Amino acid sequence: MAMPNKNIKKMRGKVKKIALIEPIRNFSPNMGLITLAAIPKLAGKEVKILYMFDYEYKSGDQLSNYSLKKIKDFDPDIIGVGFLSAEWHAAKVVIERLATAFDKIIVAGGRHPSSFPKDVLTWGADFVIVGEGETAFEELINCIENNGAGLESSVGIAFYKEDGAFHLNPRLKETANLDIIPAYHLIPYQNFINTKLGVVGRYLKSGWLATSRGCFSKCIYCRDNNFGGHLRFRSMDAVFDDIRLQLSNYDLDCFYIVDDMFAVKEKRVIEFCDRFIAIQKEFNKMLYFAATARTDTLTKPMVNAMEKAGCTQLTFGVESGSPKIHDILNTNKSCTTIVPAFEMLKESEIDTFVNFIIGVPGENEDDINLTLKIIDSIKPTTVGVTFLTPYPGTRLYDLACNNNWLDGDMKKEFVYRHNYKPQLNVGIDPSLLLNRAKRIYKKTSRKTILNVFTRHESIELIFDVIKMMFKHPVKVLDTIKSILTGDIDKFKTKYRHLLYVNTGLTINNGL
Ligand code: B12
Ligand code: SF4
Repeated sequence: MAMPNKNIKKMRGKVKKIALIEPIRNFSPNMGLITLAAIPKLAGKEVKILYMFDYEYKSGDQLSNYSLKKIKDFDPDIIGVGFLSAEWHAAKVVIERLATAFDKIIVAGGRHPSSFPKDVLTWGADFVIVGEGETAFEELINCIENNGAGLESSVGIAFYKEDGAFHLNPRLKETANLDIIPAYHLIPYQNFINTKLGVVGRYLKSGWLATSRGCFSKCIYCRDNNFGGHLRFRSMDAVFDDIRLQLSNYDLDCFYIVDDMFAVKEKRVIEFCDRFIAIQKEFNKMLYFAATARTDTLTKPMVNAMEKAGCTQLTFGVESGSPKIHDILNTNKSCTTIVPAFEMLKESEIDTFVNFIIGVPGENEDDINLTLKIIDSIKPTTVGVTFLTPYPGTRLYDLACNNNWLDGDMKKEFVYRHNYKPQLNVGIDPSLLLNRAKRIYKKTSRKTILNVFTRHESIELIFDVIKMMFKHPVKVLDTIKSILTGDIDKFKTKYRHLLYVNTGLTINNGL
């Protein structure tokens, strides 16, 4: 017999309405919330998704009050909030406000709550879902509808019991049904597509698509213990039902595949490509896609099939040119695979977006020089440089806490800092790291920018910039100025914000 829980007392009768909240609306859709909104348990219930702060956050207070009023009018039985670590500062404010304003059941989930369930409960959430949400959220609603029965034995649901004891049975394996098609209609999905920000470094009307979840590798900065993480595939039929639904309802010409790792199994990649060609014929439309790849799993038949099917960009985490750094990061990758993989791509039309990490414990100038050297030999189309950041849930986070690699107060602050400055005190001079990051961008940014103007979408970009000159002259000039000064971070922020504002995402059209 389940112990009565004070949170359950808030529940009166069956769950009919659910409001799902994004603390900050970004320039890309919140795949977690639209996936959760589509689980079978929510069929027949009224579900709304809205957000409390927009991309700029600082200007969001008015919006937050507006959203609170919208929630009040909607009068949901449950309010769900989902967020990443980079968003926790806003999420805390949001949960505190929701808990003060409403006597409703508040459920939090996503990457950050999964790592710090106790913190999030003290902000005012009644329950935290740890790990993937599909099964646990369904179970929680069942418990709520049964006046708390089953809560004590629940798995993946964290809460404080009436006697103050903390309850959480960790979920030992993932149980999510990956074939669920996200509820795109609950968000202004077309506006997100219209930002043309889906594929980094390109200007394509791109939608978002998942074909798998997890990854077989265990890189210390990425593999999240709360999410198990092993690679699981969505059925190809569900993938193409999803594509078909998006093409039928939205104006898009590209898919950004959000998988942790797409180009892994040759047979599956080729099957995807064959069906992608078939769907172009079905819709009589030229379509593109962009996806993730690893240098050690890429094969020539994969490259050929992807190029033929319209793959426009592959994203790689090459991370470093130094084998020592790969060992420290546990990437399970051999540096000897890097150059051959890029040789395979050289003759193809596929762009490459390549990520590098610097600021790794144990890294020295020689290691960074090896990274600079590898960039020279593989000549990526676009480059991203990140200072190693210890996100909660990862092995790196534990190492950083145990070894005092974070400044005392930064332990929880760092997670929302933009990681364009060194994050860890690991004995490398931060100014050297900043200097090397700038050097990498300097080496590559001119090519990136020039490339944008040599693509099939260039004419559209030029037309759009001219149109935006009339609508947002100051923002366009600011963006151009940041290109001319070579400040790549500033440019990225200004450019994203310009497109975000231009597509009307600042207007609260979530409800
Ligand atoms: C695609 C992607 C992006 C894209 C688009 C993101 C998007 N909105 O789709 C872009 C490029 C914009 C991006 C940006 C960033 N990303 Co990113 N991204 C991803 C990636 C690869 C896929 C996201 C996805 O679609 N997941 C699928 C959905 C279904 O999963 P989910 O969101 O986790 O939701 C499930 C559960 O969390 C839970 N859940 C979620 N919300 C809620 C709410 C409730 C109420 C409940 C009950 C449950 C619940 O249920 C869902 C279904 O199971 C993930 C890795 C991954 N596999 O998730 C990284 C990941 C989310 N990103 C990460 C990071 C670090 C970032 C950046 C900070 C990078 C940077 N330095 O700029 C930014 C932050 C942007 C921001 N929002 O502030 C980290 C987050 C780590 C953390 N602890 O927060 C991840 C996990 C990668 C990693 N392993 O390091 N990202
Ligand atoms: S960084 Fe890439 S390869 Fe490593 S675990 Fe994450 S998704 Fe897999």
